[in-house]
Amino acid sequence: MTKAIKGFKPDFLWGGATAANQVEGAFDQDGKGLSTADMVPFIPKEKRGLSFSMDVTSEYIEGVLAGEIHDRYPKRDGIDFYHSYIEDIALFAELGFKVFRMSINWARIFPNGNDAEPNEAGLQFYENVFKELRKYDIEPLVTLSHYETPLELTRKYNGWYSREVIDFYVNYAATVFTRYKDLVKYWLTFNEINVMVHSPYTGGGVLVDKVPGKTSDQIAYQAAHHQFVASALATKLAHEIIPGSQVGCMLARMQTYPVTNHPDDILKAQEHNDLNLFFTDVHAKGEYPSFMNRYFADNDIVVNKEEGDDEILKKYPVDFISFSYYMSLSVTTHGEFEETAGNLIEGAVKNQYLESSDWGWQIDPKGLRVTLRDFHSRYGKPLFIVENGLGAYDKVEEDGSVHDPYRIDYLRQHIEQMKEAVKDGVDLMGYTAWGPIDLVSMSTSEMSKRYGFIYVDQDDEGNGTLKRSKKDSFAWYQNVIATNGEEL
Ligand code: BGP
Repeated sequence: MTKAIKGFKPDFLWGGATAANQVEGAFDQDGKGLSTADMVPFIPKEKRGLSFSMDVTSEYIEGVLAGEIHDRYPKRDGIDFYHSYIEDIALFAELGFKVFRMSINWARIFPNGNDAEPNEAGLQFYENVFKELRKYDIEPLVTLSHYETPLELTRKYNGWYSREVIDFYVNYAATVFTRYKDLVKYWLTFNEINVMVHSPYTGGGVLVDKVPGKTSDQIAYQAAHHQFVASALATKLAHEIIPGSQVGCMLARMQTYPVTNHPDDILKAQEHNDLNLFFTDVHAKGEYPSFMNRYFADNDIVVNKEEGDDEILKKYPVDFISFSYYMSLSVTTHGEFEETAGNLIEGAVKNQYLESSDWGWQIDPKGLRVTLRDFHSRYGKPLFIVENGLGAYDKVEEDGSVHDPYRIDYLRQHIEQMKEAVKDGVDLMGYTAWGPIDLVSMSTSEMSKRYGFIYVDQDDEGNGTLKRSKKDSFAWYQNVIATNGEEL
């Protein structure tokens, strides 16, 4: 008789996740070139829309470079991880991390994206970080491209809209695989690759205004195709250069429910889910799913493929599927429903059974179980949750402590559902909570939207000592890891 699975496997990878442009700072030091993330300004609350609002234009970029526009760019300073990684990694080790997800900033390695030689200082920085992690037996999980493209590739080629960028990326990937082959085994090719369709600038350094006469969707799906090919080629290279390496794709999973049981609602939700899962379909199955043909035809989207592209996708699928999960969405064609404030997808409406975070993201732990089960049956590949967490305002007490029971509750409920999914038979490799140390928010560039177990003394205006301190959730997560998820 087969035994029922009781909990997480003994080598389950517990940890936390960050991105270079949200933590490092030192945006112009040691030979680093500018990246697209360095041009994203702080967006004051009153100017923020429902959807991704950080799309930058070519005029804006040129204005900044010419010194005519002076905004604030919090991602340029991050939380100064560039200079404090030794202290920060010691804290991650104290938490008991088995894995640390981080990204390499491409413009630190190739300042213009396609330079003839890599920047040694950049290569050395990440080598130091990886060695520091290894000192504590923390496995690095490295994203090659987390919402940043070297700015010069955007200015010269319009980022991933151009096919040329594939070669530059592959060269960058080969360079870092070769340099870190003894230090890094787990790689992700593109962070939240599907975000390309919501924000081409964020996802691929693509300026839609540079392609007159084409819809944003048309431009985005073309750019996404280039990333698919690049991702497959990077997967191939990783396997060649680093024996035993494992490469994953990464999706911003947006589990979508129908609001009513009207068949139109069911279909609408299914379409939402299919469009979201299209990105993992290509990576995992190595081909475009047939439902996209209809979608492309209905929306006048033509994706130009070169001969050989389909073979490349088919030959080099990913080893595992990773994803971020923060919330679920609900859609309807029936009746009047309140739009959810702050959700990243237009047209999503309120789910009456769910509470929302202060940023309007609808909290849905059970949706994580639904997602895991869906992925498992759709792909049958190992899964890795590489982002999950609650962005919240924290209050520092007079004695310096931060009591964050809301964060503990959010994480506990999600980890409980993860455990249920594991019992359901889902093959789950690990879990990295987003922003284990407070960092600059991706969508708003705020500092006050905090996710960490570790508090960082810095406010939205960039004032503060940058001192690190432990929140209540620190000891809680430490115990979760120590008991391999037994005690929540
Ligand atoms: C994901 C991104 C991260 C991140 C997180 C939280 O979409 O991959 O970079 O920051 O969302 O989003 P935010 O920072 O906007 O709260």
